[in-house]
Parts: sequence; structure tokens; C-alpha cells
Amino acid sequence: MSEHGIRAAAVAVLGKNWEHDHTVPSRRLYPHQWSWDSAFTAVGWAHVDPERARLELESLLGAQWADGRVPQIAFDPGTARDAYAPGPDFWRSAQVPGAPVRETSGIVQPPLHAVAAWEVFRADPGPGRAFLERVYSGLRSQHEYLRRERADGDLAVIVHPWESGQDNCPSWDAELAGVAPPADALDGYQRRDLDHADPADRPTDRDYAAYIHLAGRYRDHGYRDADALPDHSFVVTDPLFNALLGWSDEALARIADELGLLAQQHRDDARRVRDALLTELWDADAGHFFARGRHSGRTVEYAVGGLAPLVLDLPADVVDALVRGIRGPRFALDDRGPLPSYDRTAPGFDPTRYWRGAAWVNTSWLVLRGLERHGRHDEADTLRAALLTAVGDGFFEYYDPLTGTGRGSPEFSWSAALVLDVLARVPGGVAR
Ligand code: 2M8
Repeated sequence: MSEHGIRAAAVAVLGKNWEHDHTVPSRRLYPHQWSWDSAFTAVGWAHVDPERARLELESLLGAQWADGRVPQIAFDPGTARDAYAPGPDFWRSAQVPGAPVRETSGIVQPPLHAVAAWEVFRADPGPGRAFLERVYSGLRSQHEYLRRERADGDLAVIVHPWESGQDNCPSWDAELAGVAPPADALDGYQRRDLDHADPADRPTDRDYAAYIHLAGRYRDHGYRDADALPDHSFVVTDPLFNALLGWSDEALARIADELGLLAQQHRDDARRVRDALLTELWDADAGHFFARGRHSGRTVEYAVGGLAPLVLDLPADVVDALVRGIRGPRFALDDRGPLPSYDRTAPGFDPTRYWRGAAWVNTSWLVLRGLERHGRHDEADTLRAALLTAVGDGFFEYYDPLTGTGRGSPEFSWSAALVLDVLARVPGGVAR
């Protein structure tokens, strides 16, 4: 398909998934508003309809909690309560002091939102400045929440695999091994995802039992981190989550500069996250960033999230090692499709199962941005071509990295949105 055709098809997908003030990730599988999906989607909308991009981020921030957390899911009151599980009746946010009027889940997702807000501003600076004024304090308190309640030194922890965005990534297996859901954890629970997706692609029932158990325990502590975390069995420091925190700190600094506010704190935060990623999660021998569990220690799993720190200002030797990994057999960069979510050479690599090998547009887009930042134009051009090849047959939720076949939801929002961004940038990283 021509670039013109891809662009038109991507705009059509976003239009179909638009729901009054936000974009659903997919009409059937994910019929509400998801946190980091909205950030990715806003980046795409910025190129074709900046007003929708602004609405996307502002509607999500409208569901922010008083403590600053931006919820993983903001439920659409117009959608059936049981259309997605676990739904609002499981999370019960309405019973929590400080939760917003709109019902939400109680966990978070990777904090890409300040980056998205900055890109939305740049696409349309006229009305964009007032938009920045409206969103800045919410974005700042999103970061303050993570640093106050989720601190692991200068990094932030996640307390549920869903908070990573990479739900069933093998990097969580060791920490999840210590989670002991009761045998009846899924009794009375209907996995609505299996109504719409191939069970062979989705997380297993065993993983789901742990997810529901962990979320229920966190909920039963009133989502108060100080109460919940001391004996919480899943507490992980994830390189992707923290890379996006640091990247968003940089964006907050630019936003503060634009608004004539003090930006130094945000620059210091960004530098501290970068430094802590290098001292805490970087493995120089392996040439990769690894997640660390509070109970299980460092995991030696080569997940695509371990490449995400490329979006930050890194030393040249670290960039060189990561690029070697991208080109090597584990990620096998070529122009046929996005990078696999997990090491192709690992025994547990599964090319179609969700975050255990399947290839996603969003993580490849993050790596692409990182490669551009570090002037690695050959690899960036290859990845750009790979993304455009993949979506030629449709904007799927994910792709089989071995065959290029699209899988999961067929009209998936972030796949369309991020390709709009790819098309708007010429090779070499300069905006068109
Ligand atoms: C997937 O996660 C949800 C739970 O949040 C699910 O599996 O039901 C992940 O791919 C996540 O990264 C994404 O935000 C969400 C919606 O697209 O789907």
C-alpha cells in the first residue's frame, strides 16, 4: 500500500474508534479508555486533528485521582458494565475517597503522557499553549505520585503486571512465582477477553488468576500504597516504565519552560532516573536493561522493554550495546515487521502469545524514537520500513514476528496512531 493509502486507512481506524472525547483501543476487546493507549493515540491524532488529541489527554486527566495517579482504565459510563473484565464493579473506585466521579481502575500504566502533551502542543501551538496550561499541574502530580508512593530510590515500582503495559511478559514470571492466588481466584469471573481473542494468544488462566488476586488485594487495601506495598507480593522496577518516566520528565521541563515556570526540578528528575536506570537495571555484560523484582531480584529476560531506555540521553557505549542487541539474533531487526516483544532465541519465546514474543507497534515506535535520538539512522530507517510493511495488511494489535501476520484486534488504535507519527517524520527524525 502507498504511504498515502496507509495514512488514509490509519485516520479511518482512529475515526471509527473515537468515542465522544477519547479513543477506545479497540471497539470489542477494549471498549473503554486506557491510559498509555491514550498517550500513544494523542500522538497520532496530533497529526490529523489536534483538537481530538487535546480532548484525548484532557479526558484521561479528568479521571485522575486526588493523589495524582492516572488510572490504567477510565470506564466509559455509556458502555455496558460487563463489557470488559475486570470492570467497574470489580475495581469499585466509587468507594475510594479521592477517586474521580468517572469510574476507573485503581492501578496505573507507563507515564508517557507528558511526552504526548508536548507533541500535541508542538503540532498546534496556537491553542496548544492554553492546553499546556490546563494539563501541566495534572501531569506534574502524576509524576509526584509515582515518586512519593512508588519510590525505589530514584526509580518507581509497579505493583501489577498490567501496570507495565506488557502484561504477561516473561520478565514478571519470577516475581509472579511468589504470588499464590487461591484455587478459586477465577470462580465467578468471566474472562471477556476470550470472547474476542484467540486463547492461544492471550495470557493463561494461571496468569489471570494471579492478576485478579493481586488487583483484589491492592483494592482491599483501599489502593493506599503505604498500606498495600509492605506485604505486596508483586513489586517490580521495570526499565520501560522508568524510561517513559524520565522521558516525560524531560517533556515536563519543556512544558514548564514554555509556560515560563521553573523547569530545573524536572531536568534533575530526568537525570536522576537516567542515572538510576544505568546503575540499577543496566547489565553491561548482557548489553540490556533488566527488570528487578523486590522479592525475586534481577531477571535475566531480554524483553523489548529493556530497549526502551534508548529514548533517554545515554552514554555512547550503552547505545552501541543496545543497537547490537537489536540487530542480533534476539530481536533480529529487519524491514519486515516490528521487533518481537521477547527474545527470539529464548526457550519461552512464543511468536503469537501477547507479550511473550508477539511484535507490537508501540514498543517498536519507542525504540524508533530512541534510535533517532541517538542518530542511528540506518536502524531507524529499517524499523520505520518494518512498521509500514506490517500495517500494509491492517492495523493489528500485534504481529507474529516470524510470519508478519497480524493478530489480535484488527483495527487497533495505537497501531494506527503511531504509524501516522512515523509517516509524519522523514528518515533522520525531522518532522515533515
Ligand atoms: C492490554 O492490557 C489489558 C489490561 O490493561 C488486557 O490485556 O486486558 C495490554 O496490551 C496493555 O498494554 C494495553 O494498554 C491494553 C489496551 O490496549 O491491553
